[in-house]
Amino acid sequence: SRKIVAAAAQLGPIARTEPRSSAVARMLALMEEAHRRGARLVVFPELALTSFFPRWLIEDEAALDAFYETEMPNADTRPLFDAAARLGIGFYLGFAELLTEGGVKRRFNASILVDPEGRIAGRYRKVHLPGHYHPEDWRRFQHLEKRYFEHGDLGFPVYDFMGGKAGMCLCNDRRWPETFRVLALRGAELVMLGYNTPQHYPQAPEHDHLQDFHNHLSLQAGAYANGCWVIGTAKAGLEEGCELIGGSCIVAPTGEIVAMAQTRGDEVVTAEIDLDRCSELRKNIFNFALHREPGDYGPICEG
Ligand code: CDT
Repeated sequence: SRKIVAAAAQLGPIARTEPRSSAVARMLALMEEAHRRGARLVVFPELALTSFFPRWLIEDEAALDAFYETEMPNADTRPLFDAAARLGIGFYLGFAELLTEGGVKRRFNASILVDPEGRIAGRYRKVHLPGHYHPEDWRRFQHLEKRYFEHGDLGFPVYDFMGGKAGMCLCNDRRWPETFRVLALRGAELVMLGYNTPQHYPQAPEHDHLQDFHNHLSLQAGAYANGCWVIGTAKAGLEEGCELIGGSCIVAPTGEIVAMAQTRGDEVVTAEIDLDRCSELRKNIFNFALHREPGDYGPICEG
């Protein structure tokens, strides 16, 4: 069958001092709840194992490194992989990745896809890094993703996963239509993403009341214009004094939200997703082969 019960497993805030073991225990509880509801796939947030550390300038290298994973799975995350295999549930997980290549450290805002046997089935490294490189004194919270992460070097890969084709992205990527379009052109029927989105947008505070709207606008437009399912999962709530939006949801290829979180805490939302429904769009209004006009889209690929 091409029907899967899927879950967005929203996390409430993670304190700066909260150990990974605690975050993982919370995620395991959400996975168990998703399993009770029949889910076979769970989507966790971006940087799900720690507090959203790009909000702080961290100059001590060891203190910064402590927010990254150098291997996956590792001792802290192994229980998630074991639970996946035990429960027969695949999952998406966002985390900070640290590699050392030729003595040089490389840092990515990353996600993985783990199959229901507990094996890594796909990887992604965030392409659209928001924020700034240099700390800015006028901000209450920094947004130093450009300092702490390299531009993702994997592009937007699509993986054969649980009987369909699945792609990933991370937070700010969802605001860019190109993200969904490239994934859909590669056949993605399901796009999974995690996000950490502050309620307050310092450069344009007049948009603060629009943060939930812009989140759903992006997810729903991405789903509809590409005829794919989208699962977006927040890290939400008041994290170290910074309020993060919630609104984790599952969006059908029609652009309709079919399940949505009601809180800004740890919460599971589930829905049955039928991958065959993508054809309602992809064989009709968004039949790419029949109706796309790439010859007129040149500026999209110019720098
Ligand atoms: N994590 C992430 O990408 N957050 C951004 C915040 C706004 S830009 C400073 C987002 O697009 O939601």
